[in-house]
Amino acid sequence: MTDNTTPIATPEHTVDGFVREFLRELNFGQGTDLTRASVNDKYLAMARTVRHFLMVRWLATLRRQYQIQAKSVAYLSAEFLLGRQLDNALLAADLDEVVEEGLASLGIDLAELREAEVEPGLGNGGLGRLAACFIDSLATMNVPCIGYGIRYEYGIFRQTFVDGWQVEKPDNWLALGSPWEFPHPESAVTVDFGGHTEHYDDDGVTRSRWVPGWSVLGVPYNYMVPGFENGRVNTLRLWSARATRAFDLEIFNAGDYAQAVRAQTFAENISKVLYPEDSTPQGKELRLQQQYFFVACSLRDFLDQVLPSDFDLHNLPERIIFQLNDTHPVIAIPELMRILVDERGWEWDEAWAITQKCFAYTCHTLLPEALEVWSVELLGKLLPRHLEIIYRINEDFMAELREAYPDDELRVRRMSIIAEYPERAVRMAYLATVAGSKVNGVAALHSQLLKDKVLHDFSDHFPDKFTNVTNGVTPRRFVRLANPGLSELITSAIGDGWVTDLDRLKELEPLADDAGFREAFRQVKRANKLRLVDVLAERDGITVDPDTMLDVMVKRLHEYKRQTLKLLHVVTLYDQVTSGAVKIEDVTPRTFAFGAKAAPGYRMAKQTIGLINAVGRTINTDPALQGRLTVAFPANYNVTLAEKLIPAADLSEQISLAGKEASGTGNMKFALNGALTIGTDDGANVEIRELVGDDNFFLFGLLEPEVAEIVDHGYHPTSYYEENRSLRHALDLIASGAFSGGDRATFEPIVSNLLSEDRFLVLADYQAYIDAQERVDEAYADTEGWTRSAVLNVARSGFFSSDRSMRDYIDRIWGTHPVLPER
Ligand code: HBZ
Repeated sequence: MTDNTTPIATPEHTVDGFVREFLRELNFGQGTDLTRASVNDKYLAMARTVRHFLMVRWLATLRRQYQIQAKSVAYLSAEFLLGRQLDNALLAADLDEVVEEGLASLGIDLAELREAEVEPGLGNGGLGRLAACFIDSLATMNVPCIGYGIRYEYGIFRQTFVDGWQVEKPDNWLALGSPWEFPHPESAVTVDFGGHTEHYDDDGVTRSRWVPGWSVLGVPYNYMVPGFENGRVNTLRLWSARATRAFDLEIFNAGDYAQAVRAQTFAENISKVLYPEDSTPQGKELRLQQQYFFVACSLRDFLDQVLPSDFDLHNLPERIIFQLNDTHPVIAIPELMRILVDERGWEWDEAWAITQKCFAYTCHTLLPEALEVWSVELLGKLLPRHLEIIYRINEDFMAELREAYPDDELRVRRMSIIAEYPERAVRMAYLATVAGSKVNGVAALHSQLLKDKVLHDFSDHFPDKFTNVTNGVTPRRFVRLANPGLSELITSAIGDGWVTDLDRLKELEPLADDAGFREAFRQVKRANKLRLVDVLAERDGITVDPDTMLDVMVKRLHEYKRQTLKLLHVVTLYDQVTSGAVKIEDVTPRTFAFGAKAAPGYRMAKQTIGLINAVGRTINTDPALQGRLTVAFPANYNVTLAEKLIPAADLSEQISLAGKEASGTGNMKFALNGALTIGTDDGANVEIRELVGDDNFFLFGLLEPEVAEIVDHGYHPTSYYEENRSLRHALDLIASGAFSGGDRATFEPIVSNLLSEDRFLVLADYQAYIDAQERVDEAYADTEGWTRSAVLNVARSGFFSSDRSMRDYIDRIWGTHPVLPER
């Protein structure tokens, strides 16, 4: 007899052990054999085999958590931009060599199978990738965490270019199988929507109840989140929507088969597709359905499945903290109130006291248009009881404010969770701030601006709620895996402890002055460039010269990030050379690499993509430039491409208008991989520059208070145009149709927008940017000096590990503790 807690055995951690298990999976899992297996068969069998090696750790982690009931983090996020899973799993299980050798012994090339993995693109950009870095760090640091999100059937769209214009294609990432997930349809939970509320008498007390109109099922899919070589595997639980049995039975009984099938589709639509808007929420009903869907599933799951059945919810704050990744999951707040008050029969105040301790909110923006609001009309239709609860929260809050500020009704109204204009709507950031125990920004400057501007009244009223946690990135994926050459070099110099203690990169500092080390460092960079050259040739048919400076701007396409400013630099160089003002021999050979997706409905962003490609086409084919200036714009920038591009970069472009980029995380990845940054005083650039030192960072542009002052006094972009000859030439060149076959209309919207509105002060920062780029050229000409700076960037960027971010969350917000594995 085995008792059910006896762990199953992990396959032997040897080449033979792996091969046996792999062949079993190929035969019994894929139903094929080596002679007939496709690459996808082999990839799937290998992925499942690797999973087996982590399984004992996962089950042990779950068992231990059940035994000791330590306080956990529930990271609620509508997006987890995971990237490929295979290499990370191999690294965590220390299996890469075993697998490579084992496959080779069967005549299979691991590299080929790697390329068969389709990355799950379940996020738009920084916010979703941050969530993925955080859960990696928590697992590595032995902190109990469960990630909750949505299993979108279609992730972020696949970007293609047709004549240089973006065309979106559906991302059918599940089509060839998804070996990393564990579906649990038997554990589906029900989520209600619509209907109305009723009031009833409960022993003399009037209570509310929700009579929903329809419901769907949430099916959990579990994913392993392995810590780095530490025996821990946390869980990511993503929800997929299905029709309830009642839903179709009812319609079946009415005899309408076709209608029943349509009902199925209606329910499944909820988790069908990731919304590709990254900073202008559209206020669409389906989006609100998604938000409530995953949050309701997650709370239900945590309260009814994860917690022991006899758990007293009065102790909930000792057991969980729900971290709200932006406002997308904020509807969880009224949902917990509803569960406690309506379902469990608690008094309002009692429920409110507990709820307030269970949530903390992270804000990721400063753009007013990115602050999510939901119209009362829509909320009332979809979630009538939640709307009532929000009104009640607001009533109590308004009363508290009127007591605190009896003579300041204006302030009280400003702080209302319910906005009145342009329509009556719920401000989700305000709700999160009122209800949450903490509110944090994602970089020092951002958190300060939140307090001073966006949430100023609230920071006045709740000064202790506000805190900062500067973002970070996981060194496992973005250094150890993405940059094996640099990793080996670092390890040979200081040992391998840096992978889980990134501050130790400081020990590299003295080596910046060691000529031998610098030479080795340059060789790594060159090898990474050669690797990228191959990737771009194969993936995109793009030719890149590895002997040029690689100048990279990769991030979502947004006006505030100012891809057009980068482009004006490129056009200026082109203009200088083609007009004869500058000799081509005097231009530093550069490859300008861009990567950016535009939200499908964002016209100006899509225009900018068209312009980058148009300028690229002109420059790349102009013999006058002798291939010394090249634009490389691979389509469909994603995590997989980032892992190849970033390690190869020389120069990192972080040029948002000061006060607009909350943090940035790409900026950290570049610095850690030894690129120098040209950047504004914005987001985490501020902290990067402080740490790496002014001499190793190219700062330019207006500071945030200067921006505020210019805007307050009325900004006139035309004056910059009129007073700056090279700026005028660059804009005139674009307007003349030089990049659009003589057609002046094509890019007219971009030019006229810059000249009339220029909301993000591109023209105001133009000259400073051009000057900074000249400093870049000078610095780059001094190879030894440049390498020294690059090494210092690596050595001084340990702070930007997401492990450090997690320590900050733990100390400032969560109060959780690591749980070491059972011995
Ligand atoms: O979050 C980004 C910030 O712009 C960036 O500065 C920061 O580093 C990063 C992590 O904190 N914000 C986003 O990526 N936002 C979104 O992707 C988004 C997605 C859906 C929305 C709104 C925003 O409805």
